[in-house]
Order: sequence, then C-alpha cells, then structure tokens
Amino acid sequence: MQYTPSSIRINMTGYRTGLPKKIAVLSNEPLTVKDAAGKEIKSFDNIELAADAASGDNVTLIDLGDLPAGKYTLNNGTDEREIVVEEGAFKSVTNALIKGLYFQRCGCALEEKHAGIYKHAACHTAPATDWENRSIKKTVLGGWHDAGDYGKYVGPGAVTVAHMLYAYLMFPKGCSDELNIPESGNGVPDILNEARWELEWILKMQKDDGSFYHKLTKAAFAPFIMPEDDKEPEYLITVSHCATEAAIAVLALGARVYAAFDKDFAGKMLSAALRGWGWVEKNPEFKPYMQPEGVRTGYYGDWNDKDERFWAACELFATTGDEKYKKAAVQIYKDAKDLELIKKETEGNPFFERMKKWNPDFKIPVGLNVSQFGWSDVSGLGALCYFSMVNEGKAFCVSDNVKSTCVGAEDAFYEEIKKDFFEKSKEALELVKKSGYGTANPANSYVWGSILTIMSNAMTMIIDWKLTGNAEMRDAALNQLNYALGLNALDISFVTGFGEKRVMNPHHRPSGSDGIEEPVPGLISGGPNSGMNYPDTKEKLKGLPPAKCYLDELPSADTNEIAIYWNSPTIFVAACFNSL
Ligand code: 9MR
Ligand code: ZN
Repeated sequence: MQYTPSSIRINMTGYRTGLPKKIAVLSNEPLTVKDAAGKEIKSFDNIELAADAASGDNVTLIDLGDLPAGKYTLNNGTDEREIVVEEGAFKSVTNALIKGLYFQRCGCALEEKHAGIYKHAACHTAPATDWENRSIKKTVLGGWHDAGDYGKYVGPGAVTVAHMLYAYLMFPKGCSDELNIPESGNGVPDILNEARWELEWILKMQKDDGSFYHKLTKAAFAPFIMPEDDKEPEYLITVSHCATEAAIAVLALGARVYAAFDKDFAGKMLSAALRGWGWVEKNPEFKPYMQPEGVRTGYYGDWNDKDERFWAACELFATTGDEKYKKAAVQIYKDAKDLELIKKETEGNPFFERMKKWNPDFKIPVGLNVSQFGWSDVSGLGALCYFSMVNEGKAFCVSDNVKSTCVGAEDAFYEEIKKDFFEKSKEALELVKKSGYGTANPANSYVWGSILTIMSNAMTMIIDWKLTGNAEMRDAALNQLNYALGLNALDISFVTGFGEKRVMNPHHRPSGSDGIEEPVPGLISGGPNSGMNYPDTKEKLKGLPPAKCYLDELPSADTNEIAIYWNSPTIFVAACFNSL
C-alpha cells in the first residue's frame, strides 16, 4: 500500500442521515466529533479495543449516533478524518455501480457522450465459432465483458441480471435514476435498460434444442489490450446444465419485469425459458461443465445443478403460475436434503472428483443453502423468488406493473424455506457481531472475490429485515456497504472512483491499457483473498492476516479483479440503502 492506514476507518463516500453511522477505531485515545464550525459536539471516551481474528487488528466499532446532514471532523489524538453525512449519501455510488456495467458492454462502441474519456471503438464483432462443431458460425453480439477479461459467461451473467432486477423490484426508488447510457430517456428505468443489454445476449446464447452455451470466449485470455484490439477468434463453448438453468431462471424473471414496458420482449424471454425447461426435461441427468482441452478462459464449473434447477423452477412458477414448476421446485429442494441420493448422483461425476482433489475436506452439504447469491450457488435467488410470491409480495415487489403468481403466507413450502433461511441469516448476523470491523465474513473465508461472500450475506440480512422488520439485520447489512467503501482492515474503498483512498490498479484490461490514470469508474474489486493465490501474490503477502491479503496491483487477479457479479450484489445493497 502506498499510504499509511489511519487509525480511524470510515465509509469514505458518506453516511446517510437517519441510519447508523459506524466507524472503526484502532486506538483507545478518546475520539471527538467536531461540526463544520469546529465546535465539538460529541466525544467518546473509555474506548476498548478487541482482537479481530480476520485482520489481526485491535479494533472496535463506534456508532456516532444521530448527526444531522453536514461535514464532521473526527479526531483521536493520533489521526484526524473527515466524514460527510447527507440524505443522498448512497446516490452517486449506486448509480456508478450500475453504470459500471455499461462500461463492460461488448459488441458496440462506447461513445464519448456516454463514456467520456473511457470511450472506445466497437469490440468483438466478428462471428463466433462453435467449439465442438467448427462448421457452425454465428454472430452473437452484445453482453457484458465478465470481469477484467473479455469473456462472456451465461451463468454469471444471469446472476448479475437477477441481482439488478430484484434490486429494481424491491428498491425502485433507490436505483431508477437516469445514467446517461444510450437508452436513457426511453421511458424505461436505466437499471432495466442496462440489464436488457445482457438479457438480449443471453437469448442469443440459446441453441435450437433449447439448451444454452456455457460461454462465449476465446481459447485463452487476451493480454492487457483494449477490447477493440482483441481480435483472436471467439468460440461458443459447450452447452451446460448450469448455464441453461440459470438462463431459464433469469429469462422467466425478466418476462415478469419487462412485461409492462415491452410485451414482445417479455414474451420472447418467456418462450425461450420454456424451451430451455423443455430441454432440461429431456435431459434430466446433470452433466457438469468440463473445460474442453485447449480452452483456458474462466471455468465456472459446478459439481451439482440442484440450486440452478431450483431457481429456474421457482421463477417459472412465479411467471406462469403452472403448478408443475412448484412441484419441481419442492422436489428438488427435498432431494437436495437427501444425502444418500446426492452421493449416488455424484458418483463418477468428473468435476466432483476434480474438486475433491483440490479440497479433500469437501463435504456434501445437506440441503440447498438459501443464503447464497453468487454464481456457484444460486439457491438464495430461488428463495428470494419464492418469498416474492407470498402475500402478493408485499415487501419484495413494490411495482404494480409486475404480475406474479401469488402464494398465501400459510404455504407449507414457504414456511420450510423461510425456516432454513432464518438459520442462515442468523449466522450472517453472528459473523457481523463477531467481527471487529462488523464484516460478514469469518477469517477462514477470505476467498477469491471475498466481496461476493460479504455482499451475499448483506443481501441475506436485507431479505431477513424485509421479512421480519428486524432493524438489527438492516444495520448489519449496511455495515457491508460501509466495508466496501472504506470501513475495513485495509483503509481502502474497493469501488473505483470513490473515496479518498481507493483502488487504483484493478485487474481490468480496459483500465490497464487505456493510458488513463483513474480506472474505469464504478467497478468493485474482489478484495482480500488468502486462499488460492498466485505465487507472486503469496510471496508479497506472506504472513499477513486474511483480511489484509490484498494487493492494489494490476496483475493480481486473485485479489484485485473486478467482476460484473460482484458489482451486482453491491447494487442490490446500495439500492436498498439509497431507497430508504
Ligand atoms: O469468481 C471466480 C472465483 O470464484 C474463482 O475462485 C476464480 C478462479 O477460478 O475465478 C473467478 O472468476 C473469474 C473467471 O474465471 C474469469 N473471469 C474473471 C473472473 C473473476 O476473477
Ligand atoms: Zn467486447
């Protein structure tokens, strides 16, 4: 790091009036709060620090309590720091995180009037070739570059869109600003305009038999060049169950959300989803995606597709009301709790074998983990979908425009999912309480893209709060947004363009090759990773505690890449707090 971390850690972009204002201190000197006129208005004495396992720091959280809008100076004798309190504290960061996806658009030019200095010419416009059958060529334009690389992957893309659509359904006031993207002003909220860019691409990734390709990438990652200079051939790579089911789910969800804006588009998505489900019915036996020989782009492999299939069934039920999908969801949910069955199904599964070699301690989990919202486990999205159908979705869908199947609050399956969910949300809250920085991540879980674990837990706690009204959950979720914006062991804001000490060298090809000092704004870094690291990273971070295993260095994809599905759960969380 190029700077000395302060002994006062804050959300660098600002705190919202009416919500808790937590900071962390690493010194037990008394802390004073002065207003803009220099008048001391609060002081905190008798500060007791405690050891935090994840960071190795002695630290404590302080809630500054009620503060009207304004600028304040915090001082603890050792350090001084300014914070801002304002009504619109989360507005610009929410908007930037959504616009961050616009900057990932593929197959088109980014025009100066929308992209400013980050403009670039159209990229990846040549027809792609089917990896397995080289005689099949297809022009598949659109979609978002997945991350720091230029690959496009169906499963991760579907999850990203789902986070955005649920953010819009649940917190429309928090994410409906105009963002100066090409579609702005067309009468559709820009978060939906942006999500449609990916949905249109997902539709093109469907084969005639209803299945979906796993990904559209080159054989290997490009060097650090601008996307328009990346001319290596692209391939449509192998159909997979997980990609197909994630696509079905998000298209069924999209069909509900876009019906009020564009009936044709909604209809197209629903029929694609139904054709996809038809393929699954004809090919019920799960086959894991195995990276073909010669392909070295993102794997996104999974040993099991129960979660994707569950999510797809829930969304199809919500959209069509056809009981057959509810039956399927209930059955999958039940099967996932049947350990013997899963063991049998998993026998000889090559991805599972590969995984066990990496992690011999891996134990097959009992049941779907409904607090998971990431690409590898989408169970939480299925649960969220189911919750959104209960009692006309009160807390989950504020738009009268969106018609969905309604389920009564006495529905037994709802009760079952909810019970499982509350176990997980309690665990998430416990993590926050145990962490010195209030971070929903234990010391042993700083994995590649730890921001996803943290934001996934924040989503879980927000959903709990929506179900129960328990403000403790809401406030614990808020702390995860604070984490992203600087309240952390590194004293860094992980969102490009935000905060006085912010990530500057993300592993992101355009940011690393456009000759502009500031990286493309509104992208969130994956953050500390103490697990599967590159040798270089390991060497540089030797001996550091997990929450500090981070390098703001371009080559460190393992700690400092950006990814669309890390932006999107953060959009959900930020939109929530921006909407209150
Ligand atoms: O997000 C993925 C993370 O969970 C994995 O541990 C990691 C290593 O396999 O890959 C991450 O995904 C990357 C993908 O494979 C290719 N595009 C960039 C993604 C973010 O690093
Ligand atoms: Zn591109």
